Amino acid sequence: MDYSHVRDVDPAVADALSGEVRRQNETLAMIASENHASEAVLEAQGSALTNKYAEGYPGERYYAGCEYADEVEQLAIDRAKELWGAEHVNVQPHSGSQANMGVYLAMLEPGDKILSLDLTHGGHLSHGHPANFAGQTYEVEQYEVDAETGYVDYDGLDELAESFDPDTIVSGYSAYPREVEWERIQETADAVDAYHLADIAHITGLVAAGVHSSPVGVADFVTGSTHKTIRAGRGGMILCDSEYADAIDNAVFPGTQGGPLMHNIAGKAVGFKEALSSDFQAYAEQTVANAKALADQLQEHGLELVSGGTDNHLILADLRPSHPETTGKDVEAALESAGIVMNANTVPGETRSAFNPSGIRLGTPAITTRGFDEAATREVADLIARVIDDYDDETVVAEVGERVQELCDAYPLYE
Ligand code: DSN
Repeated sequence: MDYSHVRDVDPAVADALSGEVRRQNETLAMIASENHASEAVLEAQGSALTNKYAEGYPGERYYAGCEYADEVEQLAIDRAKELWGAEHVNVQPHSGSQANMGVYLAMLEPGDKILSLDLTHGGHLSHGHPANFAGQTYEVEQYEVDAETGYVDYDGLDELAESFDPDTIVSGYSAYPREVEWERIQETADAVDAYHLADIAHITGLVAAGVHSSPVGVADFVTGSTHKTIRAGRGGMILCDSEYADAIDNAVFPGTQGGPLMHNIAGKAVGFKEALSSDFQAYAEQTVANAKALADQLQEHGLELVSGGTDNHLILADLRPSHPETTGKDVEAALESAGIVMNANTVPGETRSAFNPSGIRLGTPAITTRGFDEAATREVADLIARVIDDYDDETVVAEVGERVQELCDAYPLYE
């Protein structure tokens, strides 16, 4: 990746692009929603398809010259159907949020009711936060995780569903470390005659590989992003039964988007092909095994994890019991200095602010792509715990940073 053409035109941007490759090579990405796409996916995303307008769908475009756009989009659709077993797939949403917007537009009227998990309990902005279009367009009530167990409070959800009478219940989360009981939530939705939207943005890859149960065939709509655990081109997708195909396609285009980002759809197609391999199955299993190793080892160091562990690719640690004076941002900054990039996160029962919350969220998708196994992940947990204990000690941070560099060199990423 020398970016020689960019460098000829724009050395400043070329320097930044090279800097980003170096940054990814020389740090451990542990933001749970991030991953490292293959060079094949990056090449597809950087292709000449970025130039093409292709409003419409394969075989039914508004502009001429779409033969290759059609081929690429159909490949992405067919592979997605195979990966997730859906009757209908729309691969055009520009992001996971756009995918959710498409479902809302297809099924709801402004003012209709959404019941979703609170953001500080692991939900997502696009599930109805007041700062987001969803919160401003629809009436929103939110369920929570159980304060004691950290698991979704399914009984509380039932009660809220009965009193609030939602039009849609949203499941699937951004900072929830446990397996989601799709059938349980579907029963709740059925009981109040609501749609069920399962947002698997974080766990698309785990669901495709069968290491997390699938909501496809259970929920009415499944949305996801395509660049997190599934490691394909950047963007979103919607999966649904054939009966909703036209409504969903019309809601995405022309409902909420214009021309699809065909270069990203090419990246989705290539990443989906990679995900159909047995290598990907092993990758998804290792991602979860690494998350469990990370959870165990952090607990050995006295960290308290929301729900007491993990079933998926991420952990959420509440710093308050073990380090009451230390905030998530303190840890985030110190770990970044040591070369471990993760994010401060709100935790259930948050007592600080969203800008400086009491928790940290860590994920294993990206380090697993680099080749980390459980032993290497346990060592990373040791390093993280050392920084949390002494986040303001520059010597400790520097020593951890040196070991992180050795690990990055031992598990190389991009050339
Ligand atoms: N920003 C993503 C995450 O980190 O979970 C969700 O959109």
